[in-house]
Amino acid sequence: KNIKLIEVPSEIGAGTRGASLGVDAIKIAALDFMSNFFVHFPSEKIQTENNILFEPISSPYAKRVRGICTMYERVSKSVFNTIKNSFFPVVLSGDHSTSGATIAGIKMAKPAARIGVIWIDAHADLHTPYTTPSGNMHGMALATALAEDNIEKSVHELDKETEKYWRHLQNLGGISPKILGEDIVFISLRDFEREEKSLIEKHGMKVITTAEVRRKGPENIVRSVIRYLSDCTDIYISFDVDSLDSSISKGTGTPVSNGLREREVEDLISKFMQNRKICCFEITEVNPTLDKENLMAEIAFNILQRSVNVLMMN
Ligand code: DIR
Ligand code: MN
Ligand code: MN
Ligand code: MN
Repeated sequence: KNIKLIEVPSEIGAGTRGASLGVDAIKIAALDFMSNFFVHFPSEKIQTENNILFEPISSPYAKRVRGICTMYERVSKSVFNTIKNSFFPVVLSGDHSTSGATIAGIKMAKPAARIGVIWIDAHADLHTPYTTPSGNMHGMALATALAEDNIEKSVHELDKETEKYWRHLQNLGGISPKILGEDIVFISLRDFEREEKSLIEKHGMKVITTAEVRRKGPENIVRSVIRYLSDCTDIYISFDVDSLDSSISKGTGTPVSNGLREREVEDLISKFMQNRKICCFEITEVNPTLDKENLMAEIAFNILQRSVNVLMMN
């Protein structure tokens, strides 16, 4: 496969500052390892506007949603073009809100595809502005792709303007929904709210716990996930580094205990990459301002490098 790197140094969807530096931190980790990885691949850097962090927040239930719309348009277009030009997009992003845009770009490039999603994350990111406990849009990325409002569980009243932007995210590319709930697989999910749980149950999403990965081993997990997604034509992998255990993931905005080990994630992702249906890979939520040793970025780089090596052999 021909790889193209898409860099998105945006952190406007996160509640903690610093994730927009994550991509550069991964590059620094590569330098520290004396690796010339980043000179091998064509790359595109998406223009991002962290200065909107200084603007007043229009809605507490969808913070900076207007900027998120701009980011979604830019990122989805880049992913679209990358796939159209027969490259495999590897997205390196700041906060996880970018993933909703990545899925939109895949769907725009392949409207007939049934896209499976492997979401390796401590969180489900299935909130909507109607249910969010924080208003942070990185907790809503999957819900934009699913075009699910979850209004039944609504705890907030939205103003018309915010609602309009939320619809814009859901309808990006004129295709909505972009994925089916049953085609979502969570790995190491362990920190979610009631409203997210109800969506998981309603749609029959697959959840694989850290304990299950450890008990069955990455190889068996990969085999069963691929079998589970057998009706999908294409599969996207989204890797939020907070899926790793909090003991090694201090360098991310929302670390959670009982997570995966570095080796487990590396084995999982590199085995997934052997499958021909894998069409896009994203790494997200590295925040070097929380991590003096840059350990989080080093781990992310190791996983990136091993995954891309497997991709290049296919
Ligand atoms: C929580 C935390 N579910 C929220 N989400 C995080 O604010 O929506 N997602 N940290 O990555
Ligand atoms: Mn996430
Ligand atoms: Mn997360
Ligand atoms: Mn997060």
